Amino acid sequence: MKKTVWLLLSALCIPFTPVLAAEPGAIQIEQPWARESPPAAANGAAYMTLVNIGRETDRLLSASGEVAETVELHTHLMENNVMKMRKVEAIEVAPGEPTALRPGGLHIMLIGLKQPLAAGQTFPLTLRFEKAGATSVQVTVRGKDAAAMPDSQPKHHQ
Ligand SMILES: [Cu+2]
Repeated sequence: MKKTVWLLLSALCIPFTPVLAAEPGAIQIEQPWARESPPAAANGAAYMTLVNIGRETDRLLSASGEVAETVELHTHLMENNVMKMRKVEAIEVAPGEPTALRPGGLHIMLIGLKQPLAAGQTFPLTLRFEKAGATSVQVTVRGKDAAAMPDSQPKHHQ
């Protein structure tokens, strides 16, 4: 009788072991957030800070999520005195210096929002890194006053 119980417990425990043994990623993702979108806005953007705690440079290759029809990696560039957005193939994350995705700079573009982003809600995004692999984050939607944050830059997005 005792033996049977023990075997049962063992069988229950074993499937969890491989998950616990997984290598921790070398990329930490801090404060993922997005700004509240006006009701009619088609697009939005998500921001966060990527910190590489490993020794090798990694690259964010893509982001995906159900929140929008298309999710792309973007940056802002000045062209003839006009701030423009450009799609980028990857975002490099080097050890030592945090890589900031923020308004006016690098961002994760949410094209074709399925519903407006309301302050206080959260939505998941999956980020895929070249070395660290895929990881999921919860993005918090902040109110419009998030524009007044010290790290924000020229605002414009659409
Ligand atoms: Cu963009």
